[in-house]
Amino acid sequence: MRHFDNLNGWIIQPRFIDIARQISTPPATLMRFLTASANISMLLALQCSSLSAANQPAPEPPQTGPACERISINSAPDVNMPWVDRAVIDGSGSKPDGEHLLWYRTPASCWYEALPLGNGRLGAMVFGGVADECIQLNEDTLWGGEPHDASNPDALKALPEVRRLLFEGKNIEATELAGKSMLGLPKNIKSYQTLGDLLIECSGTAGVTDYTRSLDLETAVASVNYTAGGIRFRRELFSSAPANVIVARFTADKPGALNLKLTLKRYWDAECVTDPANPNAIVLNGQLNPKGKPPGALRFAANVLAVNDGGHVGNAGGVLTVEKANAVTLFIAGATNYPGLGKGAPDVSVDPAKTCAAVLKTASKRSFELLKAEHIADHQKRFNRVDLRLGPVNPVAEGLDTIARLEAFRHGQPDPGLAALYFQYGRYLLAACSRPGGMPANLQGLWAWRPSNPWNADFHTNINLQMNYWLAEPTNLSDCQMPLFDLMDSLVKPGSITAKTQYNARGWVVHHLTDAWGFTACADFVGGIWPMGAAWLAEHPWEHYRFTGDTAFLKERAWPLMKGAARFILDTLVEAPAGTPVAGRLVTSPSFSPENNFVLPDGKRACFTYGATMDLEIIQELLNNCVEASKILNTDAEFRAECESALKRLAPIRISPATGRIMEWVEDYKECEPHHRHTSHLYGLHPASLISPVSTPELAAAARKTLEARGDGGTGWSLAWKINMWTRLLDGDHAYLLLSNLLKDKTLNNLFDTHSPFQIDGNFGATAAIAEMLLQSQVRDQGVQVVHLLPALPQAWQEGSVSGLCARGGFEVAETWKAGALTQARIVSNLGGPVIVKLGAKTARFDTAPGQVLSLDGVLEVK
Ligand code: FUC
Repeated sequence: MRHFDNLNGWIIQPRFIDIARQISTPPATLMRFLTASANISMLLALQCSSLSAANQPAPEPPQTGPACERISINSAPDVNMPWVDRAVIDGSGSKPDGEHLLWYRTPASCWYEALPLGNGRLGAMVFGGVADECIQLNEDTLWGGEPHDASNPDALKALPEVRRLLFEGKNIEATELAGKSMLGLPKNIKSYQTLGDLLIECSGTAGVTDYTRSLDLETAVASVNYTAGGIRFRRELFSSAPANVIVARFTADKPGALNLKLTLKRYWDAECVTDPANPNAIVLNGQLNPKGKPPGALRFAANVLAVNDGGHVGNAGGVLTVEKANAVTLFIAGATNYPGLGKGAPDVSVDPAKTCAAVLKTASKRSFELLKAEHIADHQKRFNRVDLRLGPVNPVAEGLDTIARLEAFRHGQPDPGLAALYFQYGRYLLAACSRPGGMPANLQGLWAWRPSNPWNADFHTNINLQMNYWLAEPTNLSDCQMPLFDLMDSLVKPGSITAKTQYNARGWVVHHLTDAWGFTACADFVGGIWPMGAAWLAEHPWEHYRFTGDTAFLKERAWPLMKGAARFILDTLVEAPAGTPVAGRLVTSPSFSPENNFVLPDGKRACFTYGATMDLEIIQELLNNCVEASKILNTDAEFRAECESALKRLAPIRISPATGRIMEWVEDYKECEPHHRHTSHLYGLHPASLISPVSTPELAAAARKTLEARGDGGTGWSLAWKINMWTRLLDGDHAYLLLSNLLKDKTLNNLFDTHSPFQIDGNFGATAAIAEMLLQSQVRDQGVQVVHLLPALPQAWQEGSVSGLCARGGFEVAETWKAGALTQARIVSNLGGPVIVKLGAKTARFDTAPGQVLSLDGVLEVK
């Protein structure tokens, strides 16, 4: 057993490689030559090792032996470690059946090409190897760390001095003092981690033809199909929520043709043994950092049970062998003794291996067909709520395998269907990693390959966690947002302690990140002194209410969260002194515009100031929402008055006289990085709706200039955010340009978004943006909900249809368009009430009864 000490070095020492660049590196001719040549594995190894930049870490040498004899993939310093399949595959597979497919003619060459499965809790990345299969596993509670109050008591003492220095223009001194006294104790959190790898060897794999692997988004089933030695082999895999297991079924069309060998591996902190209680099962048993933190450290387990049809199963030394079977079903369970969000330390009375064994016992009583049917029905409950078709359809592009399709798009092949696939993939991924009762989607959803992942695969609250949920309500996955609210509930207690200790404030605070153990202090670096996390998060339960109209939710869950977040803000706002540009107005201090620096008048760089625009926008949004919520609930009149009075005194969003852009900071500083990935000061444009071309045209024009200056590039999530912003400016073509950039430059071969490296927020953010290109509902006109049809339809999507999109006010909308113009719309009013339907410059008002359906034509006339 190897022991893993924290390798928490991603921020200081990023070791990742831009796989997108890498994968697209081999010239097309070379690709064609290699694809046609016999050994596809060679190509894949080349793709994964063709790094040229001198400062990149040397790639891991590919492991080429039998899968079960390899070190687990999480031994590699990055996910580019080539996964080499010893089988010789001719690349001749043709497109499998199915409409919403990711599909490939070769196995995954590395983790970035593997296909994700998830039931909201248990995840798998399926490589689809023929001779050497790897199914990398995740369980969403497998987090390093422990509950601990990291609040820094020195912060409170330093706070007045930090503020004084900032108001006096001594930003550097303020930053130094804050850095010394306000960071968490400790300032770093531990990573979300991999569960391990299921490694499988299959015999009889020379001369493989007709190979395909695919992920069907409609069924959430991954398949691997190939012919070897005249036998057709087939694998189907899914992560079932109803049965709480991953199921993998291996079949062949010749009796007795299946010979497998399999084991579980994890490079750190775990060992695979034969299950003493079950001759057909193996168990990977582990505990995090067992040398450092026994006995209370988190325990985890993965169990695999093989159920054979014919043949024989052997089991020795943690390796299962299946010989001469007609078919084999693997049941894969994973568990930890994590007690639940906000519930303290790991539960020492829980043995995760026993939890897994019990799950497998129940699941394996059911037939594969039954499990599969239950799984598909469960998945489709969510997936089928939205149908999206974007055209004109390009049959050539639609016929390509996913890697070729991406490559063709990069080279200018029009492919509206690719955006539709990306959209449905975003919905698929959210439902696969965030379901009621489970953990929220972290930076990688729930798919992470290492014990120490980029940015710890944590919950970043200065954009990333929120972006993960932007799609939930508009794309009809409202219930998938529940884990976020559970996380927020669990942060109230530790966040109140941090608020009191560091700011002597009431309410709750979260800084720029958190973890599974309730970390609310300032993390990582001075930029972590950003006490706006709770205030931003509090927008989400409010938006949930706006979409669903669920007043019980508003009262019981949303309001306490919103009020507590606002309480903290009201207690920490300070008046800007005379001599400052916003003298007499309320501002935050210290303040930081994530994660940009600016140039001081003396040419020095600084990051800290007071009243950064993003803070002011978050606060304006939160306090507005609190005023409205308290009126709806007819509660807390005094508190409401406090919010109203603060709103009146809050420093305003300002336009720079020099540039005509929205100012990022209270002083018109020059940014150090004009193309910085965060566009924080446009929070008011998106996700909030303080800036809009209709109600605040001057600010909207300034926002446009800001976006133009920020540029059309960026990390994956940065592009996703800017697509949403262009969409809010009702500029569909510019939104489409950035969406194309995202698909071309920041999309991996398995359609995961890349920062780089992989970060799932871009998938989710762009999915939300596609929804908003087709439907928007953030605006109300004198209290009446506006449902804006096709608000930012790009020229590239001349025809199409969508159904099942949700609008605030409880509306569900279907639209069809041709030649860039609406032909019909169907609006279901779930809650009843008035609605203004908007299409271009035209509006029409309707009063609806609950359940009423409005069928409109292309000029908003009732049909
Ligand atoms: C924020 C971003 C980084 C990265 C990290 C997870 O800090 O600035 O780009 O996305 O979150």
